[in-house]
Amino acid sequence: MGMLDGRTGVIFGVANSRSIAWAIAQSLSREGMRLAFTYQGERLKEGVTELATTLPGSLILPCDVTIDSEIAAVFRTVDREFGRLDTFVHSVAFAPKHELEGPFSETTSREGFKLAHDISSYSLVAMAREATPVFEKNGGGSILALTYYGSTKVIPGYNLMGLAKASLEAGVRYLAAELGAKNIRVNAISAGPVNTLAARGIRGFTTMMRHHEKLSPLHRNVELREVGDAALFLVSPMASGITGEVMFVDCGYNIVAV
Ligand code: NAD
Ligand code: 0WE
Repeated sequence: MGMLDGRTGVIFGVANSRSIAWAIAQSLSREGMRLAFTYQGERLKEGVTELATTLPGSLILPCDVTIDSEIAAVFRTVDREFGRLDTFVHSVAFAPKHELEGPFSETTSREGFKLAHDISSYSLVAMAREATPVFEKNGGGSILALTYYGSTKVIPGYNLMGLAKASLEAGVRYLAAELGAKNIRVNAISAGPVNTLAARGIRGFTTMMRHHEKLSPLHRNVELREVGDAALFLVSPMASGITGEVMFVDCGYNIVAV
């Protein structure tokens, strides 16, 4: 008997087996949740399909989150195929790579800023709007987004993504306040650095992981499984009293000043 037997969810943001979204999918699936996966473009279709088919009954759908009609189509298809929806996970972020490297004021372009906010923050609102009528059919639901400490503290190089994550976290609170009346909960996990595809390309990332490992109270970096299991808690009935929250899953790094 799984804690989430009979429940369903949509996972946005699997790129490969190192993705945080995939770790979350494994935790939710372990407890019985049936999942739909979206992939960003044809480039990622094969890899996502290969992973998704290892989980029974899963659905695989295309979705570029900058396109409203593709987001709407995901929730329409899930409604039709699953007949209910309990959860969706937003594990999507993007900024132009060179804008995550130089000095903030010099490298942040208007176009890069718009794109980063569109993909990394606005998309949560668009997804919530489309998911709400489907959630309502079964009396509520839960939404989870992934964020990072660079939203509130300055992390060298995180730059415009810090602004996008600040916006995403505010979005979590505004959505939680509005959708609480429909028994829809909205939360975020602020994960410590994880060596994913999105992170590996970043200059100095390995050095940052070592720094995090040394300074965090648990003296190590967070494991993908730990982010997955925290996500399981937040979307499950065990967290029925929690909404609008940003929960750190970072081995305690955020509490330490030096
Ligand atoms: P990842 O590269 O595995 O996942 C990022 C995903 O975003 C990819 O699947 C990519 O396809 C998707 N994406 C980008 N643009 C898109 C678009 N236009 N339409 C649809 N999908 C799009 O990397 P990850 O580290 O697993 O990142 C997942 C989330 O976790 C992100 O929100 C990231 O900010 C957050 N996060 C990561 C870390 C870390 O250190 N890796 C720490 C804290 C938070
Ligand atoms: O949110 C992130 C990374 C998001 C991200 C990563 C990339 C790399 C590839 C967004 N856009 C892109 N664009 C690309 O072209 N993290 C929390 C991981 C991360 O990124 C950093 C970090 C950490 C941690 C960047 C600088 C400093 C620290």
